[in-house]
Amino acid sequence: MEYLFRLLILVVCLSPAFVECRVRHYRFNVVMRNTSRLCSTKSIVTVNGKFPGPTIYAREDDTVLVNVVNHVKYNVSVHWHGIRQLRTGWADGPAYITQCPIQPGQNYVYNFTITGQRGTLLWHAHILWLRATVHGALVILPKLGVPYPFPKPNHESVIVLGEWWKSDTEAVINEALKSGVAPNVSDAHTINGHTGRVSNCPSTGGFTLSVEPAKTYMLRVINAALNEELFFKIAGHKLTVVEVDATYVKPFETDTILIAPGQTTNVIVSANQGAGKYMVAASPFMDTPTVAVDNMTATATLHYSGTLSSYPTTFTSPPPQNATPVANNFINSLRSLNSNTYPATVPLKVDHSLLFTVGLGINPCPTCKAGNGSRVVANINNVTFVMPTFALLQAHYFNIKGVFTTDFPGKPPVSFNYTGTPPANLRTTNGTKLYRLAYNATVQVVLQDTGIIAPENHPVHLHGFNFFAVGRGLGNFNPRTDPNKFNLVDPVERNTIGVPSGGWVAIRFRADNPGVWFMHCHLEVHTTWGLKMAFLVDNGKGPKESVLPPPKDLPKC
Ligand SMILES: *[C@@H]1O[C@H](CO)[C@@H](O)[C@H](O)[C@H]1NC(C)=O
Ligand SMILES: *[C@@H]1O[C@H](CO)[C@@H](O)[C@H](O)[C@H]1NC(C)=O
Ligand SMILES: *[C@@H]1O[C@H](CO)[C@@H](O)[C@H](O)[C@H]1NC(C)=O
Ligand SMILES: *[C@@H]1O[C@H](CO)[C@@H](O)[C@H](O)[C@H]1NC(C)=O
Ligand SMILES: *[C@@H]1O[C@H](CO)[C@@H](O)[C@H](O)[C@H]1NC(C)=O
Ligand SMILES: *[C@@H]1O[C@H](CO)[C@@H](O)[C@H](O)[C@H]1NC(C)=O
Ligand SMILES: *[C@@H]1O[C@H](CO)[C@@H](O)[C@H](O)[C@H]1NC(C)=O
Ligand SMILES: *[C@@H]1O[C@H](CO)[C@@H](O)[C@H](O)[C@H]1NC(C)=O
Ligand SMILES: *[C@@H]1O[C@H](CO)[C@@H](O)[C@H](O)[C@H]1NC(C)=O
Ligand SMILES: *[C@@H]1O[C@H](CO)[C@@H](O)[C@H](O)[C@H]1NC(C)=O
Ligand SMILES: [Cu+2]
Repeated sequence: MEYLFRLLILVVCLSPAFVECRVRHYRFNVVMRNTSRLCSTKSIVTVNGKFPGPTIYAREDDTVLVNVVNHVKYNVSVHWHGIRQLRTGWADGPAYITQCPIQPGQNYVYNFTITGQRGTLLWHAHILWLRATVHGALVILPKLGVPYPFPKPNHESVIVLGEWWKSDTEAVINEALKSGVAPNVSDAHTINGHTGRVSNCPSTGGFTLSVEPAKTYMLRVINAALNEELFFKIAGHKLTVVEVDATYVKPFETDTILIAPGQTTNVIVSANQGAGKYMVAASPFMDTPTVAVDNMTATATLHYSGTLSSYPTTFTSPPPQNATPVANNFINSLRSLNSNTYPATVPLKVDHSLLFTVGLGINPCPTCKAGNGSRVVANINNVTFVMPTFALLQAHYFNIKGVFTTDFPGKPPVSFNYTGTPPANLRTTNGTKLYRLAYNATVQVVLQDTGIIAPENHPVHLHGFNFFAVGRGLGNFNPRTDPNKFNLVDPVERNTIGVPSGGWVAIRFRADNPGVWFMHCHLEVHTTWGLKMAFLVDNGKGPKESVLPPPKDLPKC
């Protein structure tokens, strides 16, 4: 009887969200699946056989329990991208940062409570390049009875953008690491798992979003691609942006949004055009001419009900790949809602003012043939992060020495014209270095791109916190003049931010979450090359200011 009752609760709590359940249970079976795209079949790692994976629905204040069961030959871990994980770093997911991986045949229950957040986020594998196919949406509805701060749309839809390789993605990155040079770019982009029509493979189909005339739709758009920032637009329709990275923004209308890997954007679309079929397009943004990207546009169809299949599609042309003005126009329009209910709590006083250069470097590699004896690496403040073989959070919690050091530099060891002529020596140093913060300290990080090899846009993601993007500019950050232009009133709040090519962004956050928190470029190629570090936030003195004890089933190394 009790069993049946629990089963009933479980079934109800798994149905998409519209009932009250304070604990939501999910089971993620990580399994291989054969699937066909671009007229070829390959075997991919998936959750529950789905690509993209299942959507997690929850409400603000819910506890989410996800039992991840590893049935594949790879070590696995899953990250709930953008979830604050207040005191529950054990459930954050990056392998060897907050947990040892879930080994083949093992399972681990991620247990976290969603506090003070509502909107769209994503979950994805956080080990190897598995997130290419192991990813999905995480939809956090407002508390029961709490409205959106904008007119309620008639319908909602999740739109996951991705990248597809014909080859196995682990083979792609392994080949690149052997050679010392950049990995192959993907073969196509995807919208909800589909590339849309491509010329040399006529059987390829696209995702269809059916709409009814005069209705409004909220699209929860997620960029789950590995290595590419994407433009997204719909022929003949304006997009009203209402939220990014699960924080509300002042609504604004645009033709095109820009979305970096790890970012999410909620837009409202009115089905206010004539009956017909309208093209939806996702295409790459890359304003460094020397960096190769996959130039394929993924397409889908917005299909008005009552439209016959014989209707022609209204096309749209995507922005050019190097359309920096389109990107800037979108980024500069983003402002926190900053209402009484959703205030922007920007730290006004800064305890740690940090300058972090982000970019590439070149280190010797005698076996790297294609790199002529060198390999491309990436770094923050000239430190190429070396992955530990034991999880940092465990080492911190149990006071195990020798896993990391806390001497991550707060400024570049050598100052140079970061966006001008690079220094002659492009080598970096190695280390598993963390930057230590007292509980509740306030932090400003200026992320400064470098021109080493080439200036490039880096979408940097911080775990465990949201931050405010208070300033942005081109060239070298000027600590005397640039802070005068900072927006400390309603800057956008997010968890992933693009450092502009040849420029900088300034972010601020309060270290009110104890634990070890990864910060890294969300272009997987740059993360692999070492563009990553972590903050260690000490416990505070109060009762709810320390890391909770680890769960019993925490994986072991
Ligand atoms: C995928 O296809 C291959 C070749 O047909 C087959 O050997 C394998 O068992 C299939 N794998 C799965 C997970 O279906
Ligand atoms: C989840 O974590 C909370 C503490 O944060 C604990 O009370 C609860 O028992 C845990 N649930 C499970 C199923 O482990
Ligand atoms: C990468 O691309 C090259 C050139 O097209 C090709 O020869 C190679 O097989 C590709 N590597 C993988 C792992 O697909
Ligand atoms: C895309 O890139 C490929 C390979 O570099 C090139 O052959 C092709 O012309 C490009 N297509 C477009 C539309 O730019
Ligand atoms: C390696 O050297 C060859 C011959 O000089 C050159 O063509 C190639 O571009 C070099 N590769 C790299 C990655 O520097
Ligand atoms: C850095 O180099 C750029 C490009 O050469 C130049 O325009 C700029 O003035 C230099 N900046 C500084 C601070 O020297
Ligand atoms: C980075 O570190 C390497 C190794 O110590 C050093 O040779 C190089 O000059 C440093 N470069 C910069 C820009 O700090
Ligand atoms: C840096 O670390 C890599 C492995 O993580 C190693 O191969 C390399 O030799 C190290 N380089 C130096 C200069 O210590
Ligand atoms: C954190 O610092 C802020 C500002 O100094 C202060 O108002 C708040 O009480 C502090 N919180 C804790 C938990 O120490
Ligand atoms: C999986 O993780 C364990 C624990 O860190 C490690 O010992 C093992 O080598 C890993 N397996 C692979 C294939 O990397
Ligand atoms: Cu990067």
